[in-house]
Amino acid sequence: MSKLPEGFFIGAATAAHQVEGNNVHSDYWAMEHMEYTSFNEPSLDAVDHYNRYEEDIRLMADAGLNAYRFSIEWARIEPEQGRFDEAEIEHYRKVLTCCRENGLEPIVTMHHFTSPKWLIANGGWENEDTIDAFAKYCAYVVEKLGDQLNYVCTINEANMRLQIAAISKRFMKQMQADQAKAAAKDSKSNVESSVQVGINMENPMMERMKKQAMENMQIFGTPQPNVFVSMCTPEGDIMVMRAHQAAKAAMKAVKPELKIGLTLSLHDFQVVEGGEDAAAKEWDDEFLHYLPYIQDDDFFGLQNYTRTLIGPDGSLPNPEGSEATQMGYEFYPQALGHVIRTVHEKLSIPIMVTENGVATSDDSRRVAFIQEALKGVEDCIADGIPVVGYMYWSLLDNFEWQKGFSMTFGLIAVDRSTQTRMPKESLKVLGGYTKD
Ligand code: GCO
Repeated sequence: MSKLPEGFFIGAATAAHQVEGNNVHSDYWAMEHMEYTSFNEPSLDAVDHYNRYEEDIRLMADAGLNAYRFSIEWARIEPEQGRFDEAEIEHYRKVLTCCRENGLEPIVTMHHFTSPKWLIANGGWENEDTIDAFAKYCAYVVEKLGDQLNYVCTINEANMRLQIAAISKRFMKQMQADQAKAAAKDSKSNVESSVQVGINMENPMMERMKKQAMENMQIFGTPQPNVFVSMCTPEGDIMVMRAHQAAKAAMKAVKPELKIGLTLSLHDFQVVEGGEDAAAKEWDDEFLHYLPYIQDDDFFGLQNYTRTLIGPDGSLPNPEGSEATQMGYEFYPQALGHVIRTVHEKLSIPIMVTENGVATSDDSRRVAFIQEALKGVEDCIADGIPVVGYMYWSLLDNFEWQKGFSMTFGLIAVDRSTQTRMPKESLKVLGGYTKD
């Protein structure tokens, strides 16, 4: 018997680029088609959600879901700067109408990692002009579709840029250490002169990065395009928050009653002996330093997938023998309840779980994950924490960015050769929470 309150949103989440297909005016589409791409494969038709959204929405409604989180694609709405495509507005109006006709509350994300290519060519997420461009796009959408909208997430995982910067720093440090070690070793054996021919033992990865930079120059006019999911400067990190605030103000000016928030990717940091300071630093970077920009929002979009053990030198590997997901995370659905509680210590506004899920080929593990995660949500609500919804990531097995279609998060499998949908038991289980 579900202990979730009346009116609690039980839904699934997607992102335009990951499910719709043929997002041809976006930065990601360009990057996927580079000769020296970092993507395992291009998104192409994805899972054709652009044309099959009615079927997908009906599958959610039939299972009992009462909400659907999806993103409106800026690169479709404004394919060139200042040119807004009314036909694409009409497409998303049909999606919104279909949600309502099927009893699903649309939870709309205005930016989910992908940007129009022109924005990145103009300096992207390190150029102050992006703040105004994003606010204008959001205001335009609400002017046209506001009558269908109640909940809007401005930016998905607005803290991802800082997380990428931290990972990139760690990676470069590791690569330099490895190179120093290799150079030291080579200086003894001196590989390059151990054969009677001029050979160049270049570091293949560095070679590839050089070629990628040259391609970026051709495509974006810069060797290092400031796409959203890339390392940021401290100013760029806060610029995303300012873009959120500008977009919120612009949308409220059109529809004051709109409920607006943003989403953050949060980890359940668990301290191992001596990791207290490292965990405090990670939590400040990931969440606390954004509080001034979000504490007056209408809700907070919380996204969590696992826990992270933190020792004195930062994150630690998954515990020995623990179950791992396809993404390499520890299978740990209890993290969600922990993170909700930690967030609520500092943020009193309503919390919507806008992403929580598991990449696995064994749907019985997805069922167990959902049940454990939602038990944590029920316990938080029982303790008076205002959680208003749970959006499982993801509705469909889809394009997991640079990993391509290899990760299966979905409540619905898709045979991409025919785009046939195959609902899994987990979809029924999730829908059951609105029926109990
Ligand atoms: C993210 C994005 C989603 C991912 C999902 C699984 O959080 O990275 O919002 O687009 O696909 O989280 O990794």
